[in-house]
Amino acid sequence: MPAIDPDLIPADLFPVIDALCATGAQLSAVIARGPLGQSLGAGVGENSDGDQQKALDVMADEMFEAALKPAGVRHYASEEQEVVLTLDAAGPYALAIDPLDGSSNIDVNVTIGTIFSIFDAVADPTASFLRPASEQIAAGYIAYGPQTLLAVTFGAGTLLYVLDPETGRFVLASEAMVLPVAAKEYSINASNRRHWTAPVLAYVEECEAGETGAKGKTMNFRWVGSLVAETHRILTRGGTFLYPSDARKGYEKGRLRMVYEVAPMAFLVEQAGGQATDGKTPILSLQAGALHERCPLVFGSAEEVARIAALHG
Ligand code: FBP
Repeated sequence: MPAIDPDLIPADLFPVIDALCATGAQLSAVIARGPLGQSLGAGVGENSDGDQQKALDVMADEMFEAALKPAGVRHYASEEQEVVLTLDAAGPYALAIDPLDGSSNIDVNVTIGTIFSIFDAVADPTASFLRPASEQIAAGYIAYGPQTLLAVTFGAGTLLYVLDPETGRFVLASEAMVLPVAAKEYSINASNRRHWTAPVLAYVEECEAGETGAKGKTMNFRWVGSLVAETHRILTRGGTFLYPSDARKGYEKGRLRMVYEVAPMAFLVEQAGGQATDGKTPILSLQAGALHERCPLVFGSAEEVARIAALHG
């Protein structure tokens, strides 16, 4: 029995999506048990970027790697691993994954997720991923929250599936998610305010000014600290998300990785009618120069993203 409704999934990609969903359902059960199971948030080391790895980061990576091996994935690039792995030398796909996004929320029962991006594989493992984001053939996330759900695009709209806990299957909930053009909410880690660039500060000040400022309306503020949760909220009811470059050492290109986080979220959001930029250039026309390279990310409701781009000149 497949782990997802097959009807709207391209047949050749179905084994990959099915393997992602089957693993997502297993992970969802592990996460739901929280402290009743093993210590998911315990620190277990550092990945190649110097980020602290938690037990669930490593467990999720191992589970996805094992499940994707027989599913047609030739090249597997994980945020948790330094280099690209070859899973199936004859497989047609290159899959990049952030197995567990939002690790700081593992221990506090707040939504976390898995993000993935799929390209057609080329011979060179790393070159398979260092391509314009517009060349992705599929991208999506699984959110582990009050509901476990999958948002996915194959380049013709953004689909939403919800895990039915009674059957363990992902069931179609929306054939076409629509990200509202206008926004009433914005998201940025405001504790970094003193490090922001002038355009980012100008945008936030416009939001804070509310009905007395240029926007003429109140903007609500939200920050979860899980990109997947933030993206799902914005896909559902509009808003903006910013993780810009700032003046901190190591944040010259923001925090998020182009291959594992920025490119897939940009593809999903644009397929739902939103926009994604690094401030000046649409993300979909950018490509990473290195596997773990970071990239500033601004995405969300089209009107707001256009305003942020205008402030960047
Ligand atoms: P991880 O992949 O290590 O979880 O980092 C990504 C992330 O948690 C995003 O989900 C989130 O948007 C961001 O980092 C939060 O960063 P900060 O702690 O600087 O606000």
